[in-house]
Amino acid sequence: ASILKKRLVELMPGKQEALTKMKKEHGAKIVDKVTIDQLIGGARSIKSMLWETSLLDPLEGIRFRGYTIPELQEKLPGYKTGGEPTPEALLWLLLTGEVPTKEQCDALTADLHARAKLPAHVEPMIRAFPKGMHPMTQLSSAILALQTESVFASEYAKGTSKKKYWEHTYEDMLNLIARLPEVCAIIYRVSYFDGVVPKYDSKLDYSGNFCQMLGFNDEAFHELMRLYIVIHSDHEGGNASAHTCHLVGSTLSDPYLSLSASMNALAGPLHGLANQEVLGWLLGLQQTLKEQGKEVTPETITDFAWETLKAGKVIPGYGHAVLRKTDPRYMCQRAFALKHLPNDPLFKLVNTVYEVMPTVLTEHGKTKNPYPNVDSHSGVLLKYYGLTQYDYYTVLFGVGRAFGVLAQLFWDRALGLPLERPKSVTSEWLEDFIKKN
Ligand code: FCX
Repeated sequence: ASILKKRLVELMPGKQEALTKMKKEHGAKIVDKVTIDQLIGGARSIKSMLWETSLLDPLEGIRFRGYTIPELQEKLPGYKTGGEPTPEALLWLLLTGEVPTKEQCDALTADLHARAKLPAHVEPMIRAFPKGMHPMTQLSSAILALQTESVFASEYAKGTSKKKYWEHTYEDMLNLIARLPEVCAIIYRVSYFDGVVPKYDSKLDYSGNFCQMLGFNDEAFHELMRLYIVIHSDHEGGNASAHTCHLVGSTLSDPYLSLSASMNALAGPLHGLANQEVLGWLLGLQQTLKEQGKEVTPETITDFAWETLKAGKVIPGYGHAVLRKTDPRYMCQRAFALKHLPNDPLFKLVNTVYEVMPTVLTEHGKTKNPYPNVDSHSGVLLKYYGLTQYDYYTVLFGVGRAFGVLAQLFWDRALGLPLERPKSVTSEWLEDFIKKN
């Protein structure tokens, strides 16, 4: 078995026992209450699920197994010494809670490369998709098509024991993560180019190979992709893509079915699709002002933002269901831009938008959080390195998100978490409840 799997086998009994003990000794303790507002309003901030890999604080933002993003950048091994953390290192951390050594990361890279081969039917299927099919629809469908290889599904059909669910999930998780780069590269090269995909290169790390298969050989872009995948991986359990994976997986649908469902949630404009919407909004702003013969200034940006709001639309990339300050995932992309592309005009535009938008949204008076989220910055970085096809951006978010939700799915099965099934009520039930209370 791989060294990662061995470590997980060592860690699992302790975690399983601790959870059983907690349930037995403290199972009746009350952690939260639910108001009618929350019941109608999308269950916002009700503490009602277990999610081990990350935790979100409204003001500080995300911590992955206790580490902030700057701490990950400092502690996790990079591809090169001092470089951005690699997704392999992050996966190790998410799964074990421990910071891996460079050797452990290299072993995981090799393991992923060894699992990367696609089953024969997937590539022809992607190539046969109609032109113009959204890349997220292609990704979700391709993940479903990969499901023919699910170890979990085939072992379950053979009658495997509950005690082995974690092991089948582990295999599916690594196989699926390993196969995403080629799937996503085919989608990219077929959707926007001549369909020729550069050959898989197992001499590179996970992100480096992914980038070169997309057609990008600039080492700075590879560094961006490492950071990009890491920061997009996990955002605790209640966000729509994470929650979907957890919910679907709780029925013992295998990791392929669960991740495909998760990607469909990510494809919504209020969630992952916002990154494509942001770039569209910025370019629309530039274009409109150019047509009107106006300069891009804080004043003209403010006017354009008000037009968006008055048209009954949201400002993409701003606001958040949980965060109440600027997203640290935004700040770390901003730091990357300041280091690598300080003079890029679009980066300057994003900065000016950042200067005015919180004031506009505060004056608008609706959103609980007038600050930018992760999606506000990613498009500018990708575009700078030549990845200009913005309806592809959410696919990259999806690759990142797979690392987080699948790592948690592993623990869902290792901890034997049950079918998820919250209680719903009708509005008549609520009216009756109000009368009595
Ligand atoms: N522009 C305009 N109005 C906004 C807004 C924005 N950026 N953000 C929130 N609002 C509005 C809401 O639409 C809502 O209006 P309503 O009362 O008419 O329905 C009101 O403010 C209160 O919403 P709020 O409680 O602050 O936010 P929610 O938790 O309901 O929704 C999202 C959070 C993220 C969906 C919301 O802020 C939004 O639509 N933002 C723009 C889209 C976006 O950037 N999504 C990406 C989020 C994230 F980072 C990710 O998942 O990738």
